[in-house]
Amino acid sequence: MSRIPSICRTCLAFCPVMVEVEEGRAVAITGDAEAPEYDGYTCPKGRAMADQTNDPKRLLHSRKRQADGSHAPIASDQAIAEIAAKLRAIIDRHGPRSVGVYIGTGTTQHPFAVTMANAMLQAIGSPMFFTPSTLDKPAEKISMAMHGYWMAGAQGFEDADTWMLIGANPIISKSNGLPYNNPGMRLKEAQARGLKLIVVDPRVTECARRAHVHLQALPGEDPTILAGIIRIVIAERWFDAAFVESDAQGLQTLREAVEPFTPDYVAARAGIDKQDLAEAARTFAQARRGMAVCATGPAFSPRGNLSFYLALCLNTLCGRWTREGERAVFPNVLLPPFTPKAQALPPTPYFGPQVMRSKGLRETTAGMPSAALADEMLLEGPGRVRALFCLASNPASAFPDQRKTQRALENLDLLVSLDVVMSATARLAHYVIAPPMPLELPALSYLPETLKYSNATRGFQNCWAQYTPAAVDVPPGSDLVAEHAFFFRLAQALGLSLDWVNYHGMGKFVESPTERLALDMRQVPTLDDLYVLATRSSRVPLDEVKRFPHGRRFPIDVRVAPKDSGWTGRLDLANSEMMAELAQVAAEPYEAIRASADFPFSLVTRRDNNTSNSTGTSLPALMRRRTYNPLKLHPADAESIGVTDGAEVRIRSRYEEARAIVECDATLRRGVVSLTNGFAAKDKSEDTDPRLAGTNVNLLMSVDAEYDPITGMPRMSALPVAITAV
Ligand SMILES: Nc1nc2c(c(=O)[nH]1)N[C@H]1C(S)=C(S)[C@@H](COP(=O)(O)OP(=O)(O)OC[C@H]3O[C@@H](n4cnc5c(=O)[nH]c(N)nc54)[C@H](O)[C@@H]3O)O[C@H]1N2
Ligand SMILES: Nc1nc2c(c(=O)[nH]1)N[C@H]1C(S)=C(S)[C@@H](COP(=O)(O)OP(=O)(O)OC[C@H]3O[C@@H](n4cnc5c(=O)[nH]c(N)nc54)[C@H](O)[C@@H]3O)O[C@H]1N2
Ligand code: SF4
Ligand SMILES: [Mo]
Repeated sequence: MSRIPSICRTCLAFCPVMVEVEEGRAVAITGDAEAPEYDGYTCPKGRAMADQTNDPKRLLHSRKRQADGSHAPIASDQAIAEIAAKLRAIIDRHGPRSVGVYIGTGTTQHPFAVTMANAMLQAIGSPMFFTPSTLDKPAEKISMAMHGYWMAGAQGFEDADTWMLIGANPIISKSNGLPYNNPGMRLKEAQARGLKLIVVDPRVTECARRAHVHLQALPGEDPTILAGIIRIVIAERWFDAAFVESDAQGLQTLREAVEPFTPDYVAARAGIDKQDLAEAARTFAQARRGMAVCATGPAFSPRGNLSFYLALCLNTLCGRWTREGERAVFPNVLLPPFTPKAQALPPTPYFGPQVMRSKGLRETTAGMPSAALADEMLLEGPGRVRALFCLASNPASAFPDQRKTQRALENLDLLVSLDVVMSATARLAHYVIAPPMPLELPALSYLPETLKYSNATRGFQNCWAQYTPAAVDVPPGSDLVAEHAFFFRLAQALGLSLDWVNYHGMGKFVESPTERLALDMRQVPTLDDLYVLATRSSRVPLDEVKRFPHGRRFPIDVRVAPKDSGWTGRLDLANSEMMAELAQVAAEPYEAIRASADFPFSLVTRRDNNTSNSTGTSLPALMRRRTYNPLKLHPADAESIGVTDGAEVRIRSRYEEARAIVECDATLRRGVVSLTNGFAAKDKSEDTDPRLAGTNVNLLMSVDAEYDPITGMPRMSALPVAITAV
């Protein structure tokens, strides 16, 4: 037996792991005690990687759909040849726009497959590239475009004395909010040094339990709460007047816009105590350093852009950006060197050139609106998407409005799913391509570094980097195609030439020149070849990173340079669309909207520690004896509808119904119920027993009834529902 270092890439934390290998096969996974930054941390998903790799349900051969709907094995060469021929016919007949790609969360493990898929689409000439970012937190990029971007980046967690998490639970999700390397431990250390945490969440989450102030507010009220906090901060003059004077604009307009959000109004509307609101405002603004961070809670609720925008305004008011002479928090290791400057890149347009055929929705700085993709597959006429490649994604489960999504996927002439199991989407696909799994591939901590281009508070804050070679062999007798190689080989078969693009920037702020390199189309590149391409201008050479098999925190100390002379860019505190939306919030009769006797509960989603969206939901090692995702609700609410643990209930939204199994959970606010996403995307959900398969939360959503006018994202949280015993 040998012990080999690798990296878990199931989520964005990229935890270093040790793989116990016997005869080329993984038998157990532990944390890597020699990886200094992570203290040996792993979560159940990481430790299940051996089971996942050896799972008997794992695909070892590609499959082709048969006339009766079943799937039979097909040689990968044959599959690629057939797909290329079908694709050529579709493009010739219907044009490049009829070909789309939708990448999913499984690409955290294969980020360079995303670059390759994009390169293929570009070579075809299709703009139809979709990601889950537009169903997740599109507001983060849109709000940055509206507010402007601080070119030296945000203040870091390591020396912060306050931190505010708004609808984020990074101890479990390792998404944005806390450092990725063992967030629970990093929070504990910070609190030992005096950091005060503020959490806004309708649940007493793992983070909320440790908060100095927890505003256990009604979901969907983040704009109200943030406007209320900003009103207090301005009224008490707790803001950084010098910073606002020199680097921001719009204070007076913002001051007037938040005027209606008095503590009494906010407390009554959001269902919180006004003393707690005042304490949250005081704690945040009177601290010296620390950021306010929004995540999926406010992003899924109505007015996500406004919540994210107001959080940025709060950060700017309090001057929470790194200043001249300070250590830059995101100085890059595998990304190219750059000089952070203490200056504001002013707001940029947030709409891109592409217009959807669905509802006039448009491309934004967050990408093409995935909420429009079902319509793009359904609406007849020129430009309909007829061929879709699902790369490590599962839209049949993940897209809001499950029935419409199902119809749309069934309407395709060609659906190809690249997946490790027969996911709900794979079951609908004409071809399923079986790839190697992460332990069978070299790993590089590149992706988490690039996340800083998504949002001011994402990405590695420490100069951590790690490379590990493949830890295990691919299973004997398997016929696997790496995701990047699939798109490359398809391009070869179509006679296309691909360009490799390294892009390092956020919006219009590009840290170093975009690198575009023509790939040699004669030879399929290995993943290691792509790592070399991606890091050809890195601050630390890849070979240097490779010298540290357990990873290293590189001693990089980059200081923020002064503002360029004559620079006039300012951060905007009063974007006109956001101010108009805030005025709508103040004007709406919220009591009438809320007190709906027909739909008395508010449904939210949340992340589960053992699964990652739909990944892991069919793995016994992670599901243990569970087979479903329970509907969690407060015990007193359960009593009010006459049910107890294990009872079956009917959940009804304005659009659809679903059945679920109850689990009482006193950490929820009364009136709020919660489900995890990623479950039960069976072909016929109405026939599915929730006790066996769980509940698909996306049955209850509609992409057509209530959606954000900018992003098209439907209401996915704070969804009014009724619950009745079955
Ligand atoms: N109502 C509601 N809807 C939601 C959400 C919600 O909370 N509520 N969440 C939203 C969010 S935040 C997101 S990001 C999206 C997620 O949307 P998707 O990314 O489309 O959905 P996932 O379930 O994460 O799909 C990941 C797929 O990758 C596969 N996979 C895992 N590992 C590998 C691998 O190594 N290689 C390959 N090729 N495939 C692999 C898995 O088997 C799975 O089928 O869903 C969104 N939809
Ligand atoms: N273990 C695990 N980790 C994951 C994933 C997973 O499925 N499992 N998924 C990954 C993905 S794709 C993503 S996008 C990230 C998401 O990462 P996060 O955004 O941190 O997601 P959650 O942990 O669900 O935290 C969101 C919180 O918002 C609260 N909430 C719901 N509605 C509202 C609201 O209107 N306002 C406020 N203030 N709070 C609200 C919920 O109760 C929940 O606690 O996690 C990633 N990491
Ligand atoms: S937190 Fe868990 S899933 Fe995420 S990288 Fe670490 S071990 Fe993997
Ligand atoms: Mo996500």
